[in-house]
Amino acid sequence: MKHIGLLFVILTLLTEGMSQSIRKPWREMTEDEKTSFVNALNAVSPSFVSNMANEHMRLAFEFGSNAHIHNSNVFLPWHRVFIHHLEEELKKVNPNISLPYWDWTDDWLSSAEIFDNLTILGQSGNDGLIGRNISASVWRDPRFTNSKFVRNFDNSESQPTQNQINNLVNMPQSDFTAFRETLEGGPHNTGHRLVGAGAGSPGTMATMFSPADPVFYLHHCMVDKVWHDWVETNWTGTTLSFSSNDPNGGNTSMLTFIGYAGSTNENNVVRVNPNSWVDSRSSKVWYADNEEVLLDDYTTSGTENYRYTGTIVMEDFTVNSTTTVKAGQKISLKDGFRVRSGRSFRAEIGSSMFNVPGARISSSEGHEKGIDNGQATLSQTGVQYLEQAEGKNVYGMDIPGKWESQLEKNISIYPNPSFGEFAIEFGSSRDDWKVRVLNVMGKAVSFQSNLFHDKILHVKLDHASPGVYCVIFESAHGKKYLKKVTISK
Ligand SMILES: [Cu+2]
Repeated sequence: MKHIGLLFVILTLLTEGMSQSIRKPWREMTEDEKTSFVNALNAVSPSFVSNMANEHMRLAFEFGSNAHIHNSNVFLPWHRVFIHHLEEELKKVNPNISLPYWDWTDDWLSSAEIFDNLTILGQSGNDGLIGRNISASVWRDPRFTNSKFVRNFDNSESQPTQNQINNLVNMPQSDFTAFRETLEGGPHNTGHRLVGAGAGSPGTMATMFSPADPVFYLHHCMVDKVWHDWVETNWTGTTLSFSSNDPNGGNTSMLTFIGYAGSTNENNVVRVNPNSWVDSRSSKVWYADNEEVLLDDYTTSGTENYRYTGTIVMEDFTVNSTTTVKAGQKISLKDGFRVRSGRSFRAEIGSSMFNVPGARISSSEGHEKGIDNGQATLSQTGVQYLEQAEGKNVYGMDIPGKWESQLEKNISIYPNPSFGEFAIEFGSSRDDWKVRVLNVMGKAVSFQSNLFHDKILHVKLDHASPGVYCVIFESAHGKKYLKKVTISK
């Protein structure tokens, strides 16, 4: 029995510590956030940094033809896992930290504030400019004994434009390879060269030891964000092709840096499935931009905490566990937001931490209240002003059934997960719906029309193998919805 108790404690600690990452551009970080981030960077161990740099180097060259971490489609998931590893290390120092991204369209050239801020403490001169802040004893370049990372800017590199990024994001999903090549060979390479490929000996960012420069993680975070946006824009339920790029393991196996520990035997290197890293949600990562983050198509598990200085929009979001959301400006609850019976949802806005006046909570029905109204009641939307705690207004909801019936105007599917038989309820969205269910290969396994505007449509998939399926709704009026359903064994 005592083992079960211990396991419970461990699981509780693990889930409590699992804070969500809301990654925002460097430019949108507050001064406090920048300081916390830099402090956390300086608090990781020097050996962690040198391991990251060394193992990036070794996987790039020693296992070159097998690892394929560059110039192959594995490039994207591999670096996603890699930067996530640093982010988790930073969260051990400060659980509120999320990795920021270097938006190339914001900050470019050696004079940009991002480079000044993330440069060696007290350093000045040609490789660090008017640097400050980063500890030279932690962030060292393994090429030299006891030496800090070095910068060597090539300011002739042209800055990626917003148009270029938009074009990338809109590239068709049918050609993952073309998308990856354009991203890797384009802005990704340009960013490395800007920071490291000036005349003379290469700066750290222009070598395979580039993870020894903290800017590497912000750079790859931007690469990752572009990939994320592409997946979100183009996702049709098809798996991405990794197979031609990892002959060693096929599309379900990718070498990682974890557990390498200097071994020359690649069998000692931990493998992960790149397909399980295609959706950022699986690693609890969300991307924010322009002071807003969209939390969508998601069901919470374990204790989840979201913390963001701007506006949080929640759509097709199911609270199925204890969930706290803190926003600096606004929390917007849209269609498909629901709290499952017996679960706890708390929304805190405009807390002293962020100190943004005029913060408000709104619902998709158009109800909106400012927190400076003090005793504001939002009961007509199902959201109620609960209490003031620690000087913050706390909103929440106690009657989830009521909430669902009032807000769920869109289509809902239940049970989900199911064993292959589920109901689609059309709520108030009566229309001439065509409904297709696609498997992971994008093949339709069911096709139905709701010509009589029935409230409920029953779907039964015979012999459907377990997994995630996409249900695509198309109305006669051109509306389109995509929902994901899970079929379990
Ligand atoms: Cu790399």
